[in-house]
Amino acid sequence: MARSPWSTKLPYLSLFVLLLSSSCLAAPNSPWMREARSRLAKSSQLSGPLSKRYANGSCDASGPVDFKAPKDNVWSGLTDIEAANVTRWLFLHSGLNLTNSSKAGEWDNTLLLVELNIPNKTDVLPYINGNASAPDRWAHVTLNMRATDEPVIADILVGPLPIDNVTTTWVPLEYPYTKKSSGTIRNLDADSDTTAEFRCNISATISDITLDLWNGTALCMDNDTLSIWGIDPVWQYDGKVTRWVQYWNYPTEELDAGTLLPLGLYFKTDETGRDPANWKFEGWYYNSVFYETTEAFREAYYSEGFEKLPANIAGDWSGTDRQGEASPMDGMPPPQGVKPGPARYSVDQEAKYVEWMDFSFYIGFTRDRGMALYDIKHKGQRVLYELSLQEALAHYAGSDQHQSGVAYLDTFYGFGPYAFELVPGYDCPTYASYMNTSFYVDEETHTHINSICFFEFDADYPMQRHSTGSYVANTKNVYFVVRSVSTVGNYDYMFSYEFYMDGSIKVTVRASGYIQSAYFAGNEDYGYQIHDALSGSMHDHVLNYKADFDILGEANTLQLTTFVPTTETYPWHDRPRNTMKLNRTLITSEDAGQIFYDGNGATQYRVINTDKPNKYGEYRGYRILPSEGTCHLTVQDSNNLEEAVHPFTHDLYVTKQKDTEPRSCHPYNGMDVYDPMIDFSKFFDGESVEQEDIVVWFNLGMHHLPHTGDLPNTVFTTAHSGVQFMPLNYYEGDISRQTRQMVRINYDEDDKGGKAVVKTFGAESVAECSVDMSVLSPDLSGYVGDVIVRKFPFDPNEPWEETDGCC
Ligand SMILES: *[C@@H]1O[C@H](CO)[C@@H](O)[C@H](O)[C@H]1NC(C)=O
Ligand SMILES: *[C@@H]1O[C@H](CO)[C@@H](O)[C@H](O)[C@H]1NC(C)=O
Ligand SMILES: *[C@@H]1O[C@H](CO)[C@@H](O)[C@H](O)[C@H]1NC(C)=O
Ligand SMILES: *[C@@H]1O[C@H](CO)[C@@H](O)[C@H](O)[C@H]1NC(C)=O
Ligand SMILES: *[C@@H]1O[C@H](CO)[C@@H](O)[C@H](O)[C@H]1NC(C)=O
Ligand SMILES: *[C@@H]1O[C@H](CO)[C@@H](O)[C@H](O)[C@H]1NC(C)=O
Ligand SMILES: *[C@@H]1O[C@H](CO)[C@@H](O)[C@H](O)[C@H]1NC(C)=O
Ligand SMILES: *[C@@H]1O[C@H](CO)[C@@H](O)[C@H](O)[C@H]1NC(C)=O
Ligand SMILES: *[C@@H]1O[C@H](CO)[C@@H](O)[C@H](O)[C@H]1NC(C)=O
Ligand SMILES: *[C@@H]1O[C@H](CO)[C@@H](O)[C@H](O)[C@H]1NC(C)=O
Ligand SMILES: *[C@@H]1O[C@H](CO)[C@@H](O)[C@H](O)[C@H]1NC(C)=O
Ligand SMILES: *[C@@H]1O[C@H](CO)[C@@H](O)[C@H](O)[C@H]1NC(C)=O
Ligand SMILES: [Cu+2]
Repeated sequence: MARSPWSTKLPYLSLFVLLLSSSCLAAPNSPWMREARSRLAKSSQLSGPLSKRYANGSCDASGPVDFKAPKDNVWSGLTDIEAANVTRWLFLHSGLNLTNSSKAGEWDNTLLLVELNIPNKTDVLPYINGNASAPDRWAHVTLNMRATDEPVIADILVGPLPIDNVTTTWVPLEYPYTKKSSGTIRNLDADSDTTAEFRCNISATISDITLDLWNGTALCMDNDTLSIWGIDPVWQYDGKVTRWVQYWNYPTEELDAGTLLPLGLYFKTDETGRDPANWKFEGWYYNSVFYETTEAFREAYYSEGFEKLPANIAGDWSGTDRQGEASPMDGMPPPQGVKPGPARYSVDQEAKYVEWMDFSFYIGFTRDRGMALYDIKHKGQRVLYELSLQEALAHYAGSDQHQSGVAYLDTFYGFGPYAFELVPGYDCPTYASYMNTSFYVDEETHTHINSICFFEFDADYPMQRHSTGSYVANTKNVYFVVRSVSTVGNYDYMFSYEFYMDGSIKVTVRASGYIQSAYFAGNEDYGYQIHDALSGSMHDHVLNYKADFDILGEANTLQLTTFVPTTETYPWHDRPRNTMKLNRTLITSEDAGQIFYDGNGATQYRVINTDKPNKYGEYRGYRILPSEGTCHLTVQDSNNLEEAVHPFTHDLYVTKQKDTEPRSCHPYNGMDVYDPMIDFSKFFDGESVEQEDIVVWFNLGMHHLPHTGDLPNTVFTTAHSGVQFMPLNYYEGDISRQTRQMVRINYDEDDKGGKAVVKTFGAESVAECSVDMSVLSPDLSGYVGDVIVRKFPFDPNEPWEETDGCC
């Protein structure tokens, strides 16, 4: 493979890293040490002096100090014991007639999910703000109720925890949903094994044609070399369940190129109801011709002049391993960051609580939505109660039924189960620290080790500088990142939350992995042709987020400040002047709460507290700045999503915070698109959002038009979207002036003696210490899949059952 010696593991090197002079090392009684102690004193014990160097000369690059969160994390998951107790109770005492998942068939009731029910904000605030005790813990349980002709997915609450024989109950979970159906939504996927067999039976009727076209068959057999899959969600017109599927080639090598290999033959089925005798085959589609019957298709196929279209076949073009001419010097080691001292942040692993500089927050993690941040404070003052992903939509379009019919709502698959272990040195710097995540599946808890990372990063640009004829002032831009990656099928979404010294917070999502491509026939208006028989299928990614701001308390208002062109007359001039000025408006009602960003970026969107003006009478607040390209859905009134589309139609939304509206989306919304579990449009019912506890919902996303550069994979460098929240008139000045990581260099002083005078501000600088370079090449053979804890039966002394690759 690669010839460069650098491409193998780096040899152990010991290098002396010269840090700044040791002369101004902070003494233990220096003012900044007292400041550090007092800031953390409320919530942690800082152990010992901040030594940066061991006696043997090695840098002390130890991880975060042992540390205790100020409060319990009420958003963290269930413990293993809690989940096991809930599971056992449900099997033995609930009367729900559950069957062990590993033994269940399509007509058995099973447990899909046992996790913490995120408590109501109303119940949490007295706890995190004051002396109240933590709210009761309840388990949120999702059931697959299939032992019936009318299968449903049912959300229930079980509790309060801990489970006991006397007080434990279960109730339908209905309050967070706009659909009032006792927490149930129909399950159109109850017979997934039988419908797959049904489709393979249809496929068998044209095995001769698939063998002739592609030398393959899709028969639900081990020797299959083709697969058939299609639209999601299924069409739900007129009470029918209609499915379109397409043939796809299997990748011929171990790399996962399946979504690049469409074959352009489609068929349609009616899969309404649970009785296979009522399911129908409804036609073939090939090369822009629809054939209502197999006979018609077969007759056409074997007739003179029938055009057989080429196949998409995996090859080097679809593999991600290195290929092509390497660039000069590319094999040599690139620069890498090292951490020459102990971590400058603290993590309570048990409480999933983090403090970095003046920021602090708790982390929650759910099966549906993955990582979420709660109670984000800056300088001890809450800025956001919650900041979390709600749903990720990928809405396609095309002249064929498959592309036209696809609008993935990815929480159906879940961001939690696919948040895999991160790769040190690639996903996060080698010096990052990590947190495990867990999720429930089939009476087991799976743990993905090291699936959230934290690290500080010194940006490639300073956050401030200024030069004059005599000095230059310059401030480092050191920021803090929390990151997870979820690989939902073909796509890899990288979610980052970044915290900056100016008090700003950045939310980004990046996309890599394989595109879902289209067969090229007839799709010229829906994408570029990117390979022999391949279209790069246009689609919109729209990721809906919740940002529950609490600016100096819960009573907040969304303000719009717009640059508007105007013609003004001033007393100092005898004719009007064309100029511009500001228009400040407040969003006072939910009726005005669905917002498109101003096309020219002339409007600033800001959450303010009008009861808390600063000393100039301006309102303190945080601005929402779409900074990396965001989007909303292009398609109007999507037929794929119908009433499930509403969280994706605008850029920004503001609603009144309600315990009954904690989320914008439900993972099973696609099961009933005309009457989804959560119809977000119903949140907008005219309530006041002026000095109320308000929630901002915003969309990140990309209008993705894949091109040849998306082969084999889309790249994070260009597929990204982000928003920043920045203090605006919130502090009296730029809060980043407080950092010690700055310098002023006076280079034009009379008595300088030929040397510039360097003014530092107390950034701790240490003498030389040696960095063990092997930390830059971690042993990646330690990478593991997930660790599984069986919940039923549960043996706390023997919790680990097995380790396998996935979920
Ligand atoms: C130096 O000492 C530290 C602390 O005892 C130890 O962790 C480290 O491995 C040592 N480094 C070397 C190169 O021996
Ligand atoms: C459920 O099935 C698994 C796998 O067959 C088995 O290990 C476990 O003991 C079963 N649980 C119960 C309670 O029967
Ligand atoms: C319990 O479920 C089984 C299938 O797992 C079904 O055959 C049976 O009728 C159900 N019993 C009750 C009381 O609903
Ligand atoms: C918490 O309790 C202490 C002592 O009982 C009391 O002084 C304080 O006012 C209480 N704080 C709140 C926010 O209720
Ligand atoms: C789990 O159940 C056992 C047995 O009922 C009980 O003793 C224990 O307190 C429970 N623990 C938790 C955390 O629910
Ligand atoms: C719960 O009840 C069952 C019988 O219904 C009994 O065997 C068990 O000991 C009880 N558990 C507790 C913790 O009371
Ligand atoms: C598939 O075909 C087999 C063999 O003809 C038949 O036994 C089975 O019922 C069919 N399955 C479905 C779901 O139609
Ligand atoms: C067709 O596929 C079979 C096995 O799947 C393989 O042995 C054979 O070589 C293939 N024929 C052609 C012409 O590719
Ligand atoms: C797979 O096996 C079935 C049954 O033996 C056969 O009909 C079919 O042609 C085979 N498919 C391929 C691709 O060889
Ligand atoms: C992460 O999970 C692994 C495996 O269960 C465990 O050994 C490790 O201690 C966990 N890490 C933390 C920080 O809890
Ligand atoms: C200011 O903005 C509001 C809301 O967008 C609008 O109704 C009003 O016409 C604007 N005023 C001016 C002077 O542009
Ligand atoms: C949360 O608030 C809703 C609305 O007030 C209420 O119906 C529900 O019972 C509360 N949930 C819990 C777990 O207390
Ligand atoms: Cu895409």
